[in-house]
Amino acid sequence: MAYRPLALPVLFLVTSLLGAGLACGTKDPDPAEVPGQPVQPEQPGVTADGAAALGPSCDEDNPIRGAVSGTVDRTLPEAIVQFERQLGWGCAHREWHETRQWDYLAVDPKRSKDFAYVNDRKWMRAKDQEGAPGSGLDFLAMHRAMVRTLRDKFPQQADLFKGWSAVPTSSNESDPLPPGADGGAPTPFYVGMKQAIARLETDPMSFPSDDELGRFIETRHRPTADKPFEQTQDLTSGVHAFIHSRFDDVRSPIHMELFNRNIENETFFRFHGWIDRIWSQWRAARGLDDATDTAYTDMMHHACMHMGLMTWDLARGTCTM
Ligand SMILES: [Cu+2]
Repeated sequence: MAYRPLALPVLFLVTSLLGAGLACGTKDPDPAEVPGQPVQPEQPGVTADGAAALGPSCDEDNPIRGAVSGTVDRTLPEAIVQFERQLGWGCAHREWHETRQWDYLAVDPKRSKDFAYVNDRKWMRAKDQEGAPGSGLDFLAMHRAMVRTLRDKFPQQADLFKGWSAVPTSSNESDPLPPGADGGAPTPFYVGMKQAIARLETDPMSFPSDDELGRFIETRHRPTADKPFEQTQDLTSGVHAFIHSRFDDVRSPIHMELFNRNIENETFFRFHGWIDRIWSQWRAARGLDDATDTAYTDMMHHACMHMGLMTWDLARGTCTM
């Protein structure tokens, strides 16, 4: 997709309307269309302690096989990838998002394979679809469960999970962008998203609740019972979907829009670590006490459970194993 600065808001709207394509995991590129990409199954290996290495889950329909070489993506250290796979995070993350994008999957021909997949897995449509009231807190909590658990479990690699100090708006050595769809330079950073980031960093009090904050960050979808495909006209909403799309390198097996594998991608956690800090700043600005906020602790408990963990440890701020 070759987007130009003036066309950006329109393009952003159109792509959003086409389904949840921008929302962190939807593309199924045909490997034949990805020059130079090796197409071969991942070879089963062994871990450092000699155990058989686990393969990814819910990845059967990933058309890109093999390594990330030749792409901008960087894989998390193998011990961390194996930890995620032991907990089945590939399926859990994919199920979480796709059951909340159910209504889009059901009608968008480009998502028909994903819709067949969720039905094959016998996953159920989530009551609160992406962008509906309640989904924002849910979104923040589920990603916090992953970020905090990895930060706690792998303290020597905490830098991988602390998140960006500032969202990179241009390609650079630490955060390279993939080429544009036409093979040329990446497109400029959308001005509405710069406004969103400035608001999130400097004006937390403008968001009245965790849920409003989470919905503003995650998506432009605002479904209602009567209008399941309603979108907000606020062009600064959805920085999460925008960043996932911007860093998406379709030549990679762990590309940023692939729910079951993007959790193995360093950029995913640099970005979600940043979102997690924004949420912490918002809660601090509001003077909220985690210990007495039962909506918060309930949501964190459910998020930990969904990711194969036990419950939320309030004192340590992490899921327990
Ligand atoms: Cu996600």
